[in-house]
Amino acid sequence: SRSYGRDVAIIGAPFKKGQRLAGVEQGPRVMREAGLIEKIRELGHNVEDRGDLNFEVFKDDPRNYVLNPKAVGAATKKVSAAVEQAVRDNKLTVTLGGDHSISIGTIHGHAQAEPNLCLLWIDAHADINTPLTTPSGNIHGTPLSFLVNQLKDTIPWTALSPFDWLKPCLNITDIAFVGLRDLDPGERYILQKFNITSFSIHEVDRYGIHEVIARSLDAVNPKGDRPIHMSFDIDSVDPAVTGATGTPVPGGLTFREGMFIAEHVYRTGLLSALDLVEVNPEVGSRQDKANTVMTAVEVLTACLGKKREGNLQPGYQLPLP
Ligand code: 4U7
Ligand code: MN
Ligand code: MN
Ligand code: MN
Repeated sequence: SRSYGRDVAIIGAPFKKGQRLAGVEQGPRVMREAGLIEKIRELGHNVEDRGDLNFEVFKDDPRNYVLNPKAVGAATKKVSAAVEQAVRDNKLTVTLGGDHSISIGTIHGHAQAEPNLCLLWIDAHADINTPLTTPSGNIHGTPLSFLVNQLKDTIPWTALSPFDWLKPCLNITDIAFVGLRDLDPGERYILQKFNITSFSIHEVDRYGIHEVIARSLDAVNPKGDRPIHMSFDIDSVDPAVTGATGTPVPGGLTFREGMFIAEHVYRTGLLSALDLVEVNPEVGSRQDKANTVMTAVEVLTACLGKKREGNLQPGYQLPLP
């Protein structure tokens, strides 16, 4: 069992240039302010908060297929190095976003240390647009296309020199998607063409969340011998619960389904790295913000062993009168 009792490293990635809205860079702060680190410590983990990464600002960063290529290329390079180091230090590595472009870095870095990893992508979106299929130009809708071996010839690498450092490191068949409900034409085509494991909200309704997560893991990790990377976009959950996010899509996972995924993945003992992204406290009402941050913290702690049925405290003794 890899994650049980394993030390945890927290990396803040307060980055927003993978999309257009201000506020998502405050994700790490609002999750820490909600007591995230203490709550993970209470589970009995040794937690090392490695603080926030600093990202270079580029005055001149013109669109080239995608928006802010220099900023995102430099930021994800830093994220990759930080995650690679933490995994090499044998930490279960938690990266707090920031927008989902940071997962170019988290997965790349994780894969340098653990080349055999598999990926659970929990999201309303598939985030596998290529720079030529993206309707928005926002890199947070494209991170997987940069990482996947099978798509490397679809990326205009020469135009995207800020990503020169990156080597595709993931087979497309090593990804399972859960929660999808908003795909663009290029993404729909890619999922179909490569026969990718994907459970949209339709399949969640049809089979139930336990069946969906069990089948997802069985598809990408049939022998249970691969380290798991889970990238959890808070917009996978229904915006009635997690409205403080930049690209909300109606009809998402319930709070309970999100929690079930987290608890189930913890129980594999194979979780090696985790991203929690797209919390934007500047979107929506105060109540949206509070609910979104609470959900993010509950999902993260459940991934690290918090149980809704309660955790038995080691050495607990009933008080006697
Ligand atoms: B997120 C979108 F067009 N597909 O590419 C795009 F609908 O990280 C949305 O999942 C991407 O929040 C959403 O811009 C990225 C759009
Ligand atoms: Mn999303
Ligand atoms: Mn996403
Ligand atoms: Mn989003």
